[in-house]
Amino acid sequence: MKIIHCSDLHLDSKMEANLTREQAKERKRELLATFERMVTYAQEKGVRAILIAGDLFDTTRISKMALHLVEDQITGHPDIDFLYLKGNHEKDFFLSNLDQIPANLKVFGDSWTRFSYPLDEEHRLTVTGVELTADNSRNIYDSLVLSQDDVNIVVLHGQESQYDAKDKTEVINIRALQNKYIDYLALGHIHEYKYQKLDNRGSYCYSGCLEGRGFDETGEKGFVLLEIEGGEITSAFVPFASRTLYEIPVDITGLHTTTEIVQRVDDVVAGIDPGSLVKIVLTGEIDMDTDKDITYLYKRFASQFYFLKIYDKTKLAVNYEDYRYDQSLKGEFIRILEKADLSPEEKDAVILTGIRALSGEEL
Ligand SMILES: [Mn+2]
Repeated sequence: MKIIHCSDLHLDSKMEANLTREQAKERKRELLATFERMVTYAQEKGVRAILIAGDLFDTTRISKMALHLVEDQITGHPDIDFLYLKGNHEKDFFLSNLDQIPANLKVFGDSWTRFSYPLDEEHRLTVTGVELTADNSRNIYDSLVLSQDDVNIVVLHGQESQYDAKDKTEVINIRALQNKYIDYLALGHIHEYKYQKLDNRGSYCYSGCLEGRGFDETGEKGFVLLEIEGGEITSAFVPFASRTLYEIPVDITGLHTTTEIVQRVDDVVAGIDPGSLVKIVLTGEIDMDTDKDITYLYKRFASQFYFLKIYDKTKLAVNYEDYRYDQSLKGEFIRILEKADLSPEEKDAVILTGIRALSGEEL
């Protein structure tokens, strides 16, 4: 039997953080299209159930189009069960806006809810989950009772922790879930794929989000495909996002001209899919006389990607000793700055601007 574990789809997210309005509108549709594509994939692979471990929607405000699209995917695939556990972002809005809950949409509640599937004559799969709240999260673990003989998947949405949370809900106490016959703990909330051993028997896994939305969600995104055979679960991460976000540090230490920097960036971004969203971060130490034209760099690379952003985090290498006895205006300027009560970043910025002004360059 095949199962998909996904989470944090954040459908109908506004996507306005980085993108232009047009791109944000487009990305919003792309998120929905990827959900549809995942359901088609499930159909083609004969997947029995799709586990959604929270944050299917981004907020409680859902457009009619998104609501209908998700509803139509569910009703249009009656052979696939959609096991839906609500996350911290969405409340009841999706369910309460459905005219009726489709038979193959199974929802978890604020106490342990279980769905069972026969595997063969000997084995049964159970999928057990609970939506954590301020009231139930403290003592939820004692009431989880699983049979040693079943293949057990447990679904939760929250931040993993090795301890009980003092005053925060949505914290999952990993230790309290050990030695409870869990084979696979399907988690949502963290937007990056993570797979780790739970105890001698089981593993726990965050599927991560299905599509990256901002530069805090870089790298491969997708879902986890579980295969259950002979009482054993194997799992594999399936990259599935329509676009990938990259944050790429480019060390330009030792480079002196914009042309050299273009060359270095060109080498580093080679092979990145043009559909990607790319953030280039220039790092390293540069000399005062380095010409580094960020506007040109942007111009030069912007058309190579769906979205590009360039950050300059370089530091200035100033050897104050060199200016100790320099009689020029530049020398005087550097000596004043050496003593100035400014942070190193502020000093770099002032020196660069000052040097450019003194050499009659555009600021
Ligand atoms: Mn989330």
